[in-house]
Amino acid sequence: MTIDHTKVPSTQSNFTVLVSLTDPALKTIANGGHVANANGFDIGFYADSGGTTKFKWEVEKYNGTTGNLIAWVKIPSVSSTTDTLFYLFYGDPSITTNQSDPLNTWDSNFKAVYHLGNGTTLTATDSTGGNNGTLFNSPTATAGKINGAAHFVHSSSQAIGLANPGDFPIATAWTMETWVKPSTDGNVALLWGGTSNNGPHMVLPGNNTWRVGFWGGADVNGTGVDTSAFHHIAGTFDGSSLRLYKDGSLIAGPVAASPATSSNPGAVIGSAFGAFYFNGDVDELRISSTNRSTDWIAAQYSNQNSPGTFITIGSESCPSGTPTPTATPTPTAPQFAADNFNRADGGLGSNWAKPPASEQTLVIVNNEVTPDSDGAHCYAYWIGNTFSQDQYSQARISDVGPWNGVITRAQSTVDRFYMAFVFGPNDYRIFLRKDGLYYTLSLGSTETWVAGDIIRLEAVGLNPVQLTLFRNGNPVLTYTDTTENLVGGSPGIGIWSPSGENRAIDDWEGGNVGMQGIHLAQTQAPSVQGNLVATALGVSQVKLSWTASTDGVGVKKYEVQRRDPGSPSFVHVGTTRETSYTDSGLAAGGNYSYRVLVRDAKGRAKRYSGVASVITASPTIGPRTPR
Ligand SMILES: [Ca+2]
Ligand SMILES: [Ca+2]
Repeated sequence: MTIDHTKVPSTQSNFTVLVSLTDPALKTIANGGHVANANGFDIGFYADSGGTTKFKWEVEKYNGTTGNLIAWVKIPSVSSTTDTLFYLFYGDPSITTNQSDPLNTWDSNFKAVYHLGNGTTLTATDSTGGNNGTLFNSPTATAGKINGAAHFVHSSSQAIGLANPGDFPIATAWTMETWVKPSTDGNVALLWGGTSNNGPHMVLPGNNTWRVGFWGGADVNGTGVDTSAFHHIAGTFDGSSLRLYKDGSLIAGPVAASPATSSNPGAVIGSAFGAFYFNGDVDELRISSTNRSTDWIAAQYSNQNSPGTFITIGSESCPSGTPTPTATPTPTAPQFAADNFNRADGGLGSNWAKPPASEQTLVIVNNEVTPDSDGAHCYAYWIGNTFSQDQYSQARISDVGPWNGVITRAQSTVDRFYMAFVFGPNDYRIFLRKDGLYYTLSLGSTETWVAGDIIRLEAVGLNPVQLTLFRNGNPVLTYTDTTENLVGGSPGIGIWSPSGENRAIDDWEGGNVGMQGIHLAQTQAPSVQGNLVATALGVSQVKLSWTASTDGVGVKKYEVQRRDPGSPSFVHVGTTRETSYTDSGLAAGGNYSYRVLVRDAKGRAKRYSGVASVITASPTIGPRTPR
């Protein structure tokens, strides 16, 4: 992200900027973007492209459906001579807690910062803590200059009282600033310190004038009241003189002032303690215990008035997210690693690491591996050796039920791997984990698994990747991955245990395929029926592709039909002349079947394809995924 130095009149330190943007990449992965956490917790601001030095920030709004982000970020130094660069990070699925620090986003001179809600609900929370406001007579939420604002109706005596304002200065330096759109030219926008002893205030005295000053004392006045649009109004007192700013420019002052020194612990937005109730909208109101400079106010105004020109966003780069495919290495001497976990209870040790998808930790208990907490997706992969990507992973399942098994091609920085698990005596599955979602690749039901059986997953080749699940050395389920083609990585293990069941595995082994002389299964694609292939694209879409019909001549069209989960019949969903079709609006984790009706150039039905079934992706693997 780049701050335009031409909008900064002089270099500012510890300057809090507004970042406000809507970007497709800031949608969550489930919505087609690149943000991993549903709350946007993986969105962060850093000084360097390596993400080493973290800034302080406050997120005012994040919407993972639209990719809309409104955040305030404290920048240590914003230069007036060269553009200031900083970095927006997102997409790390290992970040699942809030990384922001709202209180320290604002320098210590800020005594109150009010964003005033989201336009639907009015809140008067002080982002610096301590001076939260109370709504009197129900002022309402309205659209503001930045996100939401407060709307006051004079005749309803609406105001916001500010508690505990003992730290709002009176006779020493201060700054008051806010975006204001009055409905009528009159009344009080802000007052603290009381009407009896020179309380600082911002008022519209009623003659096309903005006034900032001391109640009963000196004031500074400038013209130009607009009842149709928000304007930025700021007043400062430096200990001896008052100044008035509108839209980032000094419009009046300095005017000498000598206020009384006593203070009255009262403050209110939109009234003068029961009189002169405001009429109109107030947004982003702040009070500081210093006289902000002309340049500071000008830069704040430029930023808040047009955040998209003050800060521009560059292109997305992905330093470690997308590995470059490499040719399958020439097989070297076969090698493998093994672990029987016969050692003290506790962690798996230094040969094992957790991939990003692991929600909890696999541990050793009684010389076996089990999750340290039930009801969580738990994984570990072997880092004690490096293997070919033509690799296998196998383990003994200590008990049968949802679920225990093995993974292959798992990596430290990429949330993707292949999985094979036993879910029940007659239920075993090949899955794909990808970027926060689980994809069912293949299901098996003919084998009967018992405790002590060995489950093994082999991943061989690239484009396609041939996946084979073995039970006790015999291939029993396969899948041909022509879409995802996960590259490299390491073999490992995985368990999701229902509460209290302590699912476990033992006697793991993994390494290069060929080590034990097990024959590869014949290439076979369970989801391919006839010439129709169905592939899940995320939680709500399925891509279908088929080979062109060769019977007859002339232009053909293809009618795509779908059978919904639980439905006995196919319904028409679309027509195309292409040999592919993407069906949208599907439910996560749903089992859908498709067929394609081929018509000739005259529209006569020629034949149906076979039926291909596919299960859309899901954020979790439940023990009872729809079949
Ligand atoms: Ca606001
Ligand atoms: Ca053991």
